[in-house]
Amino acid sequence: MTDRDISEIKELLSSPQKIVITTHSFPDGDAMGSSLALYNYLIQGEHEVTVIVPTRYPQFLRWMPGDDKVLVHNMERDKAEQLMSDATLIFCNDINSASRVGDVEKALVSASAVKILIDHHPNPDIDVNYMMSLTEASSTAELIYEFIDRLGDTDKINVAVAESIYAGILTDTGSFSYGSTSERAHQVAGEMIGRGADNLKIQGHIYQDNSLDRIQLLGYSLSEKLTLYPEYRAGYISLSKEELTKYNFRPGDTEGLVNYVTTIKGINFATLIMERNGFIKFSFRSTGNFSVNEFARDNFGGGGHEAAAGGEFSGSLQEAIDKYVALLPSYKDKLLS
Ligand SMILES: [Mn+2]
Repeated sequence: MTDRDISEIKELLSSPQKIVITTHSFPDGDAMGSSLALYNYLIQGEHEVTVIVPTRYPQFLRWMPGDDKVLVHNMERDKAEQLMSDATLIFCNDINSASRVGDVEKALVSASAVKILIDHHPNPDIDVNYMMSLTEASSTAELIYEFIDRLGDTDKINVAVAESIYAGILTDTGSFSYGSTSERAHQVAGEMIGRGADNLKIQGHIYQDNSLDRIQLLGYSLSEKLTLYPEYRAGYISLSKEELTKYNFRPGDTEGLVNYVTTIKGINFATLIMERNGFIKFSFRSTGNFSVNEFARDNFGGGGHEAAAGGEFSGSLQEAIDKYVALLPSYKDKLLS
């Protein structure tokens, strides 16, 4: 994003706008943190601002300031689509392609608003007017800070903005443990604490508020459903719909589950294969040099980051597992590199 882009955006924001902020399906902590940080910043001007998410998101993210104003597209479709078409300015957060917004894609693509992308995924492929796309950023939330900073508005980072940014950085770095955890990530997180974000309270909301079902699903997955392929430094957990139902699965309950597999000594490539409504969902993690972004893109119509990505498969759970297992030999060199 050039200085000229910034001054044009500043000019735009100097008069009241109808603003929509949107993000990817199955929003995670960074999707919600970055969107609500931007929301809490923008409502300090004379704008009408709405966050529209494609699908619901986990309970452990539902404490952020402004959460009660978020519109879920698949629950209030007509209202959401009207807002998209009336919008004068649309922010796309934490996505690198319009398809990542799921059912919101059509409304997003056809909207006549000025569009701004703020994201940290590789290879952005989306039609927008302005783009802040930096893969070296730990999170989109960190980029929301950079965006506000470049607009010269850091004095508008109140507690609501700071807590949302902190939550995005915290979750997208896996509590400051992933490779994306840069000096900058710590600096911005530290500044958010300085601006009033209560880091222990946020940790509590995100990591200390589990349902018993969620923890028991974690235990079951690790003790009964884990298959390892040490010769490929790989392993996967699969969960059927029946198993998820047994543990009263709710969105977010398997968040972080796949990361336990990468913590096993000698395992660098972890996969979670889950049966969802009408499709199979893959989550991939890598702690080595293996690019799960490439693996997801080339085999499961997905993508993400080098170290964390997702994909989908249509067919049965067993067919999905078979396809995954059959792929391992052809990736042996890359998996062992
Ligand atoms: Mn992110």
